[in-house]
Amino acid sequence: MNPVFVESFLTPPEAETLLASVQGLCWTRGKFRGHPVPREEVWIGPYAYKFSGRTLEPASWTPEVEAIRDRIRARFGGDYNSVLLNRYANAQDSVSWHSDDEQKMDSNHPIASLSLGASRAFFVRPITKNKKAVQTYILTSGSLLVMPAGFQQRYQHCVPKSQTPCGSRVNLTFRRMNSEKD
Ligand SMILES: O=C(O)CCC(=O)C(=O)O
Repeated sequence: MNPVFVESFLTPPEAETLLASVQGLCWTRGKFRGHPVPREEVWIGPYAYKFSGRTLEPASWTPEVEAIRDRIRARFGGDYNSVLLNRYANAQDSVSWHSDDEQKMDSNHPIASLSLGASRAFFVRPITKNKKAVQTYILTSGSLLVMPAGFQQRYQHCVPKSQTPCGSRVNLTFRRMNSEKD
């Protein structure tokens, strides 16, 4: 089971335009166990997103983000109803090893991850056996990584701090959440 990686899902001008449009969203840097989280976030979805002891209230879809969701659907299928946006200000921002496997997330649905701005390494490793078998993807601006249904139950991923200085990067992770009552 491998992710599908498309390096030039968006052209450079398309990636730049989308990046400029999402900068105006209401970004927040949350706290985890009293410490600032090493990235900023925006959640667009049908209801509040509760994870890692935190709650992100939903923002509204923008026409630009909806258009990308529809392009992903047209090319790879899927019925995405939410997106978590992460903004990494510089090389020190990161996300540690985890799976996107919250109970409310539809595990029978893929997760599609679009990158904008600075290139960053994205590591993937199996959850159970041989955690040292790490695969690396370099997520360049305009690239799309689609993790298939069931992937989160078998693999973890992370974006480590970068060893070399880099500029800001934004990632949009499209998902499908179950109905709030499930
Ligand atoms: O920034 C990325 O590429 C990964 C984001 C991520 O791990 C997540 O949203 O769960």
